[in-house]
Amino acid sequence: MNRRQLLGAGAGLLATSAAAKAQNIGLPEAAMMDSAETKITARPSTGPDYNPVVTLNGWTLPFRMNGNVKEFHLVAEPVEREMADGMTAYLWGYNGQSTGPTIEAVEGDRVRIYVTNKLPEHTSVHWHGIILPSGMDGVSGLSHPGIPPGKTFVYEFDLIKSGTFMYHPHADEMVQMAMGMMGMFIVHPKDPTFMPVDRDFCIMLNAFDIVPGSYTPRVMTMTDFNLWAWNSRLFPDIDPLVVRQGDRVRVRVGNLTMTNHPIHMHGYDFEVTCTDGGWVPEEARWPEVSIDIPVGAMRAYEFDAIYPGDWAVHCHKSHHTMNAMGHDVPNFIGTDKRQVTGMIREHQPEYMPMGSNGMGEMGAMSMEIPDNTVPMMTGWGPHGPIEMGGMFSVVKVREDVEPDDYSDPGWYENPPGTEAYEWTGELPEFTSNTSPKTILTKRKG
Ligand SMILES: [Cu+2]
Repeated sequence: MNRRQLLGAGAGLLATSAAAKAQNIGLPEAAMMDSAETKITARPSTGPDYNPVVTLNGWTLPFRMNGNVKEFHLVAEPVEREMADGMTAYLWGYNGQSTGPTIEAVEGDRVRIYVTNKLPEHTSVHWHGIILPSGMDGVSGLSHPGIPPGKTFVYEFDLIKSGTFMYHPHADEMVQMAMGMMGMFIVHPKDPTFMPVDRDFCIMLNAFDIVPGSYTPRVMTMTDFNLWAWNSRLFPDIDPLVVRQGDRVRVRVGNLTMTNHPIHMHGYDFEVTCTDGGWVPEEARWPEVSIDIPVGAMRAYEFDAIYPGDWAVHCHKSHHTMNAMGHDVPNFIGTDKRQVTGMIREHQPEYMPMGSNGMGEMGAMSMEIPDNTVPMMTGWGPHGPIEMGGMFSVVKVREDVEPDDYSDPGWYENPPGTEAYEWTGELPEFTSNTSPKTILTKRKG
């Protein structure tokens, strides 16, 4: 046992009397959220100072102090989540939303988390990455019995290290995670001068299989998901990451899907500064422009926002920047569909031939789609359709953003002379490269 764990044990003794008191003052009120707006949390007015995270299209769970213990109340329950404008999903989540609220606390805190189960089956909460007593680890049947429907369990432990963690059920896990039960757990360093940042964003990668026009995910799907989400939200309705030029920025990305996601951000290079195992020492970091987020893992990266502009940030698996789509569509590029179109229209007059020139045309088209789904590739930018969906957003770096202001500044205006443009003059004649060296290489190959 190291010194820290000893301290933790001491705090545990203290908390036993606090636990008795907790019963006296009853359950803390369970905060509920009914919207998918990004909620900005104010800096703490008491205790150690920290810069609260911004959970895109999410919120932070309020707490109350009960003696020396920080108390939270999570409610596991069916929720209606607006995944995008015009699409609501019937998910399972916490406190009114999926993903669940972000829990924020400080290294050294003792936390007591009441979990009320309003699901039709038992559940549990596993605190992914947090060092805690075995009986608090939330694996139903192993750490403790599952929380039966209608019951409330209490988890209580010391936060002995800072970092970025996650929470999710470890009970009927496949179903409960496919239904959207997950959230982030941020432990801020006790020392506010340790790796401070000006903006600190949280993204939980999650995936659903929801048939267009329906509301409830199919829970048996293993690989062929059709909705790739950030915090159970889809582009074009994922909020932008608004940044003031010159800010130090951290983006924490957790992955509780069934596949890896190479998260790529334009305009910058950056470094991984934290995993769910802990902070990465400066001398162990290397520069990247894409970070692969493994399954069941978290990576936080940081950069200094020196370049103004609108910079795309997205998963680099191109199917993950699409919304609901079928994957068994043949490739029509290069085919002439005129004859077959006539034949199909005899039976289906509104049939639209598509795909002879690629699928980019779909971004600009408004096709009739079933109720309660989102177009496959969508979103309008200042220069036309963005032709994206799913795991995509924009980092908006601006000079004139106030500290703590996260409101959308609109589109970036590229300064004159810094935007790609059409060439209307003569094209220079290019000769093919017939240098002996090239020919030699070719022959060898
Ligand atoms: Cu992806």
